[in-house]
Amino acid sequence: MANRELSRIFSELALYLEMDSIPFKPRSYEKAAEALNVLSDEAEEIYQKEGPKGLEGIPGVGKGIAEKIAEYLETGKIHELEQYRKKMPTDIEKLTLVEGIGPKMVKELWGYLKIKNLKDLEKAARAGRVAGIPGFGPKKEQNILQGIGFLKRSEGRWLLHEIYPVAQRYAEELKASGLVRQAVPAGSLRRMKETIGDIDILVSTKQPGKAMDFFLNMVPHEKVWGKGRTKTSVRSTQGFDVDVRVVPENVFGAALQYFTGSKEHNVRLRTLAAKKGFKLSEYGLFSAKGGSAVGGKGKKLVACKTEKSVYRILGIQEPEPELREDRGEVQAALLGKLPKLIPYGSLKGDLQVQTDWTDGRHSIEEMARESKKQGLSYIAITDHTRDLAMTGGLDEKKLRLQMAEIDRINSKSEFRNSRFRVLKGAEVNIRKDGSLDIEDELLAKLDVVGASVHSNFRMSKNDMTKRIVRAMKSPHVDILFHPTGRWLLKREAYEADMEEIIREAQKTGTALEVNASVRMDLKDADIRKAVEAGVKLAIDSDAHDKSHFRFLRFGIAQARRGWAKASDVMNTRDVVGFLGLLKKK
Ligand code: DGT
Ligand code: CA
Ligand code: CA
Ligand code: ZN
Repeated sequence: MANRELSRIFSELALYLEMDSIPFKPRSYEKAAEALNVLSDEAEEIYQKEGPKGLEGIPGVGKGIAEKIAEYLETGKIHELEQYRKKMPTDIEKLTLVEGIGPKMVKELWGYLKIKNLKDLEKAARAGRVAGIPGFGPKKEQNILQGIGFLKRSEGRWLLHEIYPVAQRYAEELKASGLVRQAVPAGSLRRMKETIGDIDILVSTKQPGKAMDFFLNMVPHEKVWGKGRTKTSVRSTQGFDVDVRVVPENVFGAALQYFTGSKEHNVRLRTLAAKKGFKLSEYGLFSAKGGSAVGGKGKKLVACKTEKSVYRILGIQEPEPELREDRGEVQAALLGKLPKLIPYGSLKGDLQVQTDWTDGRHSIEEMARESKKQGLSYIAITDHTRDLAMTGGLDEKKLRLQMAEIDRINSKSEFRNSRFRVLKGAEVNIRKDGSLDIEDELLAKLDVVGASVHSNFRMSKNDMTKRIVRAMKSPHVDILFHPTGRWLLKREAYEADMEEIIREAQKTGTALEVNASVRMDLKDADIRKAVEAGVKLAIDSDAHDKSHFRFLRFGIAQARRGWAKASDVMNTRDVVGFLGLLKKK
């Protein structure tokens, strides 16, 4: 029994309990589900060795949950969950993925219309039957249809955050096997796209048969789509596909160029090649002018070993993989005008960090210590404020206490001696009318203030834009946090006029956030617009846990995809330089 399966079971049970308004338990089941999902030891092994008591050593697992895990491991079932499933055989997990649908609504949908799954729901909503349920109405029905559409569009895509480390590990293991000379993850992953359809790994090897066997052994999979000496493709047990292709060493560069994509970039490049008298394909760059017959029909193979040589012979700069989306990079490369992108690892500080003062998991000190270990020299503590009650948002009194605590931490020798600095900040809420939920007088005392929308997402575009613009006009708001409110694979952006927001950012000197967590907000295309307008960016991890600093890399990736240079990003500066860029209060 895999941990992932157990984790799923507890998430499902949590949803059913929430549906029945049972207090506390749903949250603790959810926490157990999260812990099981990231647990490195198998719960089943722990149980076999140490019994139910051993299970209680898992974070978030107490006596009650340990007994339930044991029940599942012994009988393959949890009685309580089976009863719920019998009483209400709905796909509650999928249904609650629809934005705006909670467990209680699933109960209503089942009670009134016997809706079991997404398909039933879509059908009923299209027929206008959902609007008829008391408390639903036509507007909610419309929102539900929108939510289903969004889910469908995200289907089969995975977060870069999750997939990237897996793909890197596979490439490393392949190389370590000694069976391959090169192993490089290509495709959207190499371009660092925010979501990934599948993993494409290119290898060069003299022993393709053995390398493919090794690959099949390495990737835990539930299905083999195809196995051959040049391509093998599987569906991993985690649900995504992994392809591996063997390409000859002497054309590795051409193949890497081709399989890195994007398709649109390739088409653009191939057209350019043709204009210059070449033929470009995954098998190499060929001169149309003849020569000895290698590969493509009487044409001469001219460049292929490295990707660099392909671009060089075409006479253009080599665009970094993040730029290869046919957004003008080939034209810029022709003119030698590609930007020098912000390098990975170049952030000196993190500008959005939550702690156990609100919904973060670790203390201010723990977050400071960890970020310092990871090479940062400052972080801004930006816990939520008053209006976000469910996170225990801080009011003025608690914020003042936190500021004193930060002074205490900064004065400790471990931080003072290395000039590490914890900045005082907050993530204040932008209310419906654009006002903020913390008094100006206190905001003026903070080092850095981020403001964001966390409620009333469904406003007209005009009203939402006005609301945000008003907040940006505050002399205290330094950064607009997650400007569009989207959530990858979960929630669409609210409606707001990005052009107007960028203009206002430029006018007021407000920075725009590049939130590197699952929000990825701003997205690459908007980052590009902000960069072009000369607006400052703030890349941050939105950490709620000390392991979250790893997200920063993916924020940098999106900034690179938005053509940002180091100078466009405030927190590539040291703390003094950074503070100097903020609004003068
Ligand atoms: P994904 O997996 O949906 O996130 O996106 P990609 O970009 O990884 O796409 P994928 O896995 O279908 O193919 C990998 C690369 O192979 C793609 O980026 C470019 C290249 N490629 C695939 N199909 C075509 C094609 O029809 N024409 C050209 N020129 N290139 C292609
Ligand atoms: Ca792919
Ligand atoms: Ca693929
Ligand atoms: Zn937020």
